[in-house]
Amino acid sequence: MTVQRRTLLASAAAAALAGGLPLAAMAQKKIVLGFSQVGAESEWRTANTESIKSAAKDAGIDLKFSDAQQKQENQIKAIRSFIAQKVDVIAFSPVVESGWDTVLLEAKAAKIPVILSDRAVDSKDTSLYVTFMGSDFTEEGRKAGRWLVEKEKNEKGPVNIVELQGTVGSAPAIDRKKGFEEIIKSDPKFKIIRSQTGDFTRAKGKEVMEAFLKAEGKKINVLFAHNDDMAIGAIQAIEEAGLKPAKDIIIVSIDGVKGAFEAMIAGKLNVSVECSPLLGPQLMSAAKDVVAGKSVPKRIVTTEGIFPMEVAAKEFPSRKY
Ligand code: GYE
Repeated sequence: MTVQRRTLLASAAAAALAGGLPLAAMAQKKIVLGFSQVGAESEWRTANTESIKSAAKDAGIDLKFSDAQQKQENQIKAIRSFIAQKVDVIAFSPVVESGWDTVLLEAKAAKIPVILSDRAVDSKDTSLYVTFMGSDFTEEGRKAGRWLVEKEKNEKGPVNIVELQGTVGSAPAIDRKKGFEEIIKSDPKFKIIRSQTGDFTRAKGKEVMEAFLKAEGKKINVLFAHNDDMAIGAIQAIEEAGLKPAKDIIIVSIDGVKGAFEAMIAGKLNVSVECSPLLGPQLMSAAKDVVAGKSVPKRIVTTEGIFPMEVAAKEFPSRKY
C-alpha cells in the first residue's frame, strides 16, 4: 500500500469517527432474507433447503428460515412475520398456486420485494413478485411423456397408466400432469386409468399404489409418478404385490434425486426426469441484486436433462443431490 493511500484511509476513518459514525458502520449491513419453505416432504426438498442454507452462509446473507410443514396457512403466517420484522427481502416456495394475493399485497405495501423460488403462484398481478426462479414443470411432464411414447412405440396397446400426482393445487402437480397428457394424447392407446395424489411423499406414494394395485392388478402397464419419492414408495408396494418394478410395470418419475439413481441402478425404476433443487446460489444473487436496486429477469428457468436407467450407474458419481 502506498503512503498516500494509507494516509487517505486513515483520514477517512478519522472523518467517520469525528462524524459520530463508528467504523463498523462503514462495513456493509448484512442483507436479511426471510425464506418460507414448503416442508420436508421429499429428498428434493431436503436438498433444496440445504442449498439455500449453505448459499446464504457463503453469500454472507442473514437467513431467517421457516418450515411450513406443507401448510399454506403456515406460509402466510411466516410471510406476515417477515413483514413485521422488516426483513430486506422475502422469498418463498408456495405450496399451492392460489390464494396469495392478500399477503403479497401486504408485502408490497411494506415495500419488501418478494422472490418466488421453485414454485409459481397464479396471481394475475405479476407486480406482486420480482422474479420466479425454478424449473419448467410442464416441460418436465412432456419429457416424461416423450420417453414413454418412444419406449412403447412398438406396443399395440392399450397402455394402461396409473398416475401418482403431487400435492393437490401445487404448480408441479398441475404442470407435470398437463405436459405429460399433452404428449400421450397423440396416441389413443395410452390411457390413464387411475390418477390420485400421493402428496409428493414416499409413505403416501406407497399407500396409493397399493390401492391402485388392489383395484386394477395386472392391468397396470405403467406408473407415472410426479416425483421420485412417490415412485420409490410405489416400488415397495409393487414388490409386496409380487410384481417386478420396471419390468411388469414401467416406472417413470421426476426429480433425479440420489434415491432414484439407486433404484435405477438396482433395475427397479426406468427413468427419472431431472428437476434441480440447487436454487440457493441464484436465489442469493437475486436477493443481492434486488436490494442493490438492480433489475432481475422476471423468470429464471433451471436447465435440466433426463436420465434413463441405462445411464444411471455412469451418472451417479457426479450427482449433487
Ligand atoms: O419435484 C418434489 C417436491 O416443487 C419441484 O416438490 C418441487 C417438487 C419436487 O416435494 O419432490
